Amino acid sequence: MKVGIVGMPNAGKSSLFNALTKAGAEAANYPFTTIEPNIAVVPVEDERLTTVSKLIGASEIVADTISFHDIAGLVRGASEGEGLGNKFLANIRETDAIVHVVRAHHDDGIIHPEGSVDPLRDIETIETELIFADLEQVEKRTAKVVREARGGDKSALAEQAWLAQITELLLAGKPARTLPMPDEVDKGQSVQLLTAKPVLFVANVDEGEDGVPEEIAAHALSHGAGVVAVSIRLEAELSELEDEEAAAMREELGASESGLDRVVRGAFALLNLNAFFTIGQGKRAQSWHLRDGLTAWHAAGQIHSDIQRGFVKAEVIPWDALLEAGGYAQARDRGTLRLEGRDYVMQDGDVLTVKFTP
Ligand SMILES: Nc1nc2c(ncn2[C@@H]2O[C@H](COP(=O)(O)OP(=O)(O)O)[C@@H](O)[C@H]2O)c(=O)[nH]1
Ligand SMILES: [Mg+2]
Repeated sequence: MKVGIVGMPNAGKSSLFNALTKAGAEAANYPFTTIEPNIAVVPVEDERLTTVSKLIGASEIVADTISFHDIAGLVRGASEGEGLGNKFLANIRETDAIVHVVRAHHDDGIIHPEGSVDPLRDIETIETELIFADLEQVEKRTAKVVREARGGDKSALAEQAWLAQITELLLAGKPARTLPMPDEVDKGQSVQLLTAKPVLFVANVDEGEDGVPEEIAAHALSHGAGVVAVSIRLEAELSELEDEEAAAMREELGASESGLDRVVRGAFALLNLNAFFTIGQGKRAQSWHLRDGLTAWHAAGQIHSDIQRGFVKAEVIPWDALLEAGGYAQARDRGTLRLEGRDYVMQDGDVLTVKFTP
């Protein structure tokens, strides 16, 4: 799961990224690797996994991760190649979701590229660039699909109609997010629109401020996006401290929860993912995530392609039922540990053991 961090220059992207990187690097039990200097890998902690792993006696706990990509260089005119424009737009295209950092703090010491603090103007500047980039893609794709549609191809006809609606939306300055691609359209062949990706706005607010500024909240709501308020400077400073020190400081400031946790959870919530766990005695316990509606067979594929290939059956139990039973053997006796086939639709919080032939 990849998230791209975008926003105006000086909005606070790199500061947020650095704070996330420190959090990731310090998290226990996570084999942290620097893939690239602009990619931060952050574990998604899940208390359910911790609780059940202790019960079963797992040897170690490995949380699933989310990677944040610091995507710089998105400025007015990026879609026309201004700055390093198109290269950065290509980087965003590869992500599953977008975190859009918006400057809402009023520190005069930090230069604003447009000369004043105006969150809505900044949001619109960035969104306009994304919309222009999408329009270009849609135009190219339409030219191609029109030819295929002439032959009466059903999928091409559906796509042509959809592209026409998308064009209208984009020209009206609206994101493509609200108009999903119809099922008949070949997803692999069609466009990957930037404005169709889920967005989490991070309002970078003044220290001590914890509400989302009203205009940003309203914009997020009307654009089908999520929003959180974070003082990125504060988070950057706290990330330099030891855990206990940071927690004490947070308490003093009246902030119950880490702003970084809010960002990680907010980004995660955008994607309609279900968690599932693999837990064995004396083995490594792990959390995984799967799009809502996918099956035990897909889950097996996440764990390992060999396990998916040799899939025989799955043993499944909700995490809390396993906890209540007190272990696998007791759950089997009670009948709460079920045998399922490959088409079983995974539920959030399932504990899964795949039986497979190697
Ligand atoms: N006062 C204040 N300054 C911030 C905050 N977040 C970032 N900055 C400062 O703003 C400047 C630009 O931040 P940076 O993260 O590099 O922005 P980027 O261009 O979006 O990557 C740096 O000097 C940061 O220290 C904040 O929440 N409050
Ligand atoms: Mg930066």
